[in-house]
Amino acid sequence: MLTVLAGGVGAARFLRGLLRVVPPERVTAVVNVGDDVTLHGLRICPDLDSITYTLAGLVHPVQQWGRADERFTVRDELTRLGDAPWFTLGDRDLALHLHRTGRLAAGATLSAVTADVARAHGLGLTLLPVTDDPVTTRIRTVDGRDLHFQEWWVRERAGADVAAVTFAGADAATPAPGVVEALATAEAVLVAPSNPVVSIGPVLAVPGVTAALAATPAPVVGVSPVIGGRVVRGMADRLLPAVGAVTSAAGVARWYGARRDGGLLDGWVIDTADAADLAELADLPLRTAATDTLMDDPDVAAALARTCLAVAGVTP
Ligand code: FO1
Repeated sequence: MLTVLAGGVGAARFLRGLLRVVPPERVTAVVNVGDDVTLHGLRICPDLDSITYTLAGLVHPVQQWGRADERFTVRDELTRLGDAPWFTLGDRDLALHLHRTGRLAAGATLSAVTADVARAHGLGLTLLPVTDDPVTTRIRTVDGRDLHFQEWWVRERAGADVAAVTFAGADAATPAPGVVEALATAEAVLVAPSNPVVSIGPVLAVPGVTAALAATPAPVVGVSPVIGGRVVRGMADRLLPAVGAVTSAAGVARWYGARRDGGLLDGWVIDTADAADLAELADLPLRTAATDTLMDDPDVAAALARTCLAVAGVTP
């Protein structure tokens, strides 16, 4: 089993590449739920949905979230009702949120619903939320406000600088069924090039996950989300300083830490643009590689996956 710690867009592209290299039955994605939000009474799971839509070939090709070929008749009627959404939900996307919300209200767990939705989209990999419990990424802004991640990122367009990031509910959460096993029995654990703070951070914050990562015999190999000293998309550069990390390929590796020093990583794959960072990491007990990590092209994503497996010492 190849177990991937995953956020949204970057992880979806990485998984698409990995699934060109190994069969889907050999892949489990453990996915962030900290972005999840309830709006209009509906439960929305952006990272699970970005991965599902991307791997099903349905994701909006530019946004990499939400659906391609989308209409917004519901949004327009909500606006007429004075309930104009700040979080854009297309008609097709709403069907998923209606389905999930109904199933959850009837007592189903998020992991059960997620498995059914993945199957309905013909996905062969195992898609697991890191927990079935509510864990919410909260942003405390430098001007003292406490915002849901989506309020900060989407409603306020990340206007305010970030003082702190917390994961409400994490302490009381338990790993979803299959998560600890997927880590314990993995041939390798891959950390996708997702936002370290608000995508991988909430996954690691669920009690039991870091213990399982420390205990697994599998090598843990991560991919830098920073290319040429910059984040490819999203807002990691706005959040890494808030957690004391440097926004560089080396800085993120140091923030994750080397496993032999009590951190997360055995291996770290960076972009060739950051090859100079390898010298900076020479003191860390890490296996490293530099390759093309900009996954605009699925062939690049597949080659990146191969590099990760090579660093992990796993044959595809
Ligand atoms: N991001 C935006 O910038 N604006 C939106 O209106 C928006 C709506 C949205 C709806 C469903 C969904 O799954 C994702 C959506 N996102 C939107 C992206 C979302 O904020 C991000 O995917 C993650 O939460 C951060 O990576």
